[in-house]
Amino acid sequence: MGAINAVTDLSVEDGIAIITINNPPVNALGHAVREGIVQAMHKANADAAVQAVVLICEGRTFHAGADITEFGKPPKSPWLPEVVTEIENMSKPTVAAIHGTALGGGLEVALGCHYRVAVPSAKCGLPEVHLGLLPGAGGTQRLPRVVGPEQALAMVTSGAHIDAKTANAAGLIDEIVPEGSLRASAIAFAKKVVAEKRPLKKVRDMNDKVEAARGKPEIFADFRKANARKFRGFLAPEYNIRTIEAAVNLPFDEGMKVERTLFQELMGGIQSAAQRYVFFAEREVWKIPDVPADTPTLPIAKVGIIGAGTMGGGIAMNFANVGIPVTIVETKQEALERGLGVIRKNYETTAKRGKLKPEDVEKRMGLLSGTLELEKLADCDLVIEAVFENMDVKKDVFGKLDKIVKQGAILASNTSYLNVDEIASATKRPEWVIGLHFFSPANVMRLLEVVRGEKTSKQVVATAMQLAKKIGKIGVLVGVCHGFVGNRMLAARQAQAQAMLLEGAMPWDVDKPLYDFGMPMGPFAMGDLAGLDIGWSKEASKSSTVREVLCEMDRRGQKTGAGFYDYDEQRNAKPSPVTEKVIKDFAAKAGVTPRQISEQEILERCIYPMINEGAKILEEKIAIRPSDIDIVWINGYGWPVYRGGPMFYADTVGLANVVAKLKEYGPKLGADFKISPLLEKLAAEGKKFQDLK
Ligand code: 3H9
Repeated sequence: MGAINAVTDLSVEDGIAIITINNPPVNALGHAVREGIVQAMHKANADAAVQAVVLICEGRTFHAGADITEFGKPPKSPWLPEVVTEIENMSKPTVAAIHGTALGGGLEVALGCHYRVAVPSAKCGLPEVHLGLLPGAGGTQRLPRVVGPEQALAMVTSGAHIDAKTANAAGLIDEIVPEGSLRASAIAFAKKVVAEKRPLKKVRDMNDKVEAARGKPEIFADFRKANARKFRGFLAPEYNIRTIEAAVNLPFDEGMKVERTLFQELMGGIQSAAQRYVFFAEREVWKIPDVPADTPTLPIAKVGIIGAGTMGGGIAMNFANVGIPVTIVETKQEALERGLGVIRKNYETTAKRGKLKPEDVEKRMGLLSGTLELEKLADCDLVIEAVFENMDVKKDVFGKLDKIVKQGAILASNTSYLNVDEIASATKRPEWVIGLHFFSPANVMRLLEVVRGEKTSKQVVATAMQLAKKIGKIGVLVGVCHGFVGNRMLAARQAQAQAMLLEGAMPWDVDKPLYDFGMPMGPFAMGDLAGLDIGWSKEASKSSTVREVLCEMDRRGQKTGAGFYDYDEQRNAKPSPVTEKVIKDFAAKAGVTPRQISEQEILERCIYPMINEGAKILEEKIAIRPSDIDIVWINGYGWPVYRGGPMFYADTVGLANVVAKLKEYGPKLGADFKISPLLEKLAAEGKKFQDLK
């Protein structure tokens, strides 16, 4: 016995064979692991001294799934479904010993075993749906046989991990064993199975739960209906549902065929390619070439926030949620109380929905204190300014902070557009200044643009990125420019959306193709939601744009019941004849004859200039890599993950096609519009953004 191959070990103790896999970091089921398991199983089967087999993993986790890096390459035998079948067909009992996460192919391997034990901290799940896939090694046919079709449906379409206790209650885990003694407990369990002559429990033969659901198509119809909004645009959830239907309605082997066909279809499709790309992009984003992972970071034990408005309050919640005390500064007592009141209400709503324990509301509120004195921020490790978006105001605040806050603290601005270097110039310590651009609502949105100034120190960058992770955000490091990555590209889209209004399209005409593309809403619905009066003042309003005129009419968006759209009591939008007239008057004044603009033109004119702006952002090194831009758009603006972000999408369209279209639209894109040289170069060379590594 001993080493089977580089990642597999086989030993026998007291009649129990122990197959140990060691394939860091997550024991993914790559080719060597699959081969190792099969060989070790065969050996154990052939060894008369072996009475049962335990499959266990070294390191931080049980198998976290198939090896995603192998996807898209020619498959190498043994395939994972074969491995699972080999295990299930063993003539001796097999026990999966689970710690960490048994995910995807990992859980499928465990389902091939006759028994499963786990430590209390272990989690199980079939997260393939997040990769635009479905479990392709029998998971869709075996899981419903164990937990029932309803729970299986929820698990495969959400990809959620369930804890060991829930898994045990559902029959997925046979026994929970003490933390820290998994190996010994699994061996003891295997001995018990042998001693009690328990049967070889093959999941494929457990038909009770699936048969009970046979002839009840409403289970699936209701599930589809209840989740239609959540699944909009995605292929994988529907395909996952079909495989569970197959498990219910067909014999096991037939169900396996359905799984295989649908799995392969998804694997070959663009959505899964996009979602797999995003999986790696989300992990790549933390890697900063000149700030290595071992860069020292600063402890952040106390945070100060200036401004108790929507942004300041939302930002404060992020820190209270992870136990970091926050001092919030306002200029007026009333504003301070209002801000703290809104935070309390948010927490109470979450508690009412059962997502927060009532005692935690008080615990978190207890971490928040309010003050009218900036001086109270003196001992903070990090101060985030979230005041009015105006350079003079921000510089004034930073000048004061420089005098008040202790040396060695990070001074951050939540600006969404302004020049962080100029803000930093108001202090004598620009290396300690950084931008932390949270997205609204700041306690909900996952994106944090970390804006690195010209002089920001590496230690400050490393600390900000680490902090982003700690508060559950996805931090994307960006450079200084107007609007950084997200809002700069948004501006390119807005310019076209506005221009098309005057050419003859109505707001709802522009919004529709973008919604159909998969965005949560189009630019005008988004404007109405945010409020059309952001940055607008009655005194300065000159009726010079459609938006200004709408604000002058007190059509300031959803909150006033009207904006580009009219809204009913439930805030349902409908096209507005008032807006239509305002737009037509503008066009008439400009001497434009309105024309019908095709959905294709609308989509291309909204999206291709964004891609062009993204290319400029890369040229100027504002973003480190194209995939960082995609992460910004997916997490900050709801770009559909199944289209992989604007830069990935551009690659799928073909950069030459994007350039050709931008040239075709030419003058319509505005006098200042210029095609990015990088985009043109890549297009001419037949390359993709993804080649820029
Ligand atoms: C599947 O199983 C299909 C089958 O049904 C059918 C087949 C026929 N493969 O996330 P982390 C890497 S589909 C390759 O930062 P954490 C990851 O890229 C699979 N690599 O750690 C990273 O690399 P790097 C279904 C993988 O502790 C490193 O491991 N399974 C895989 O925050 C650490 O990852 C899934 O979808 C993989 N499967 O979280 C599970 N997984 O250091 C996907 C991870 O170079 N994985 N890596 O950046 C996860 O959800 C998390 O990684 C996990 C750990 C929760 C396990």
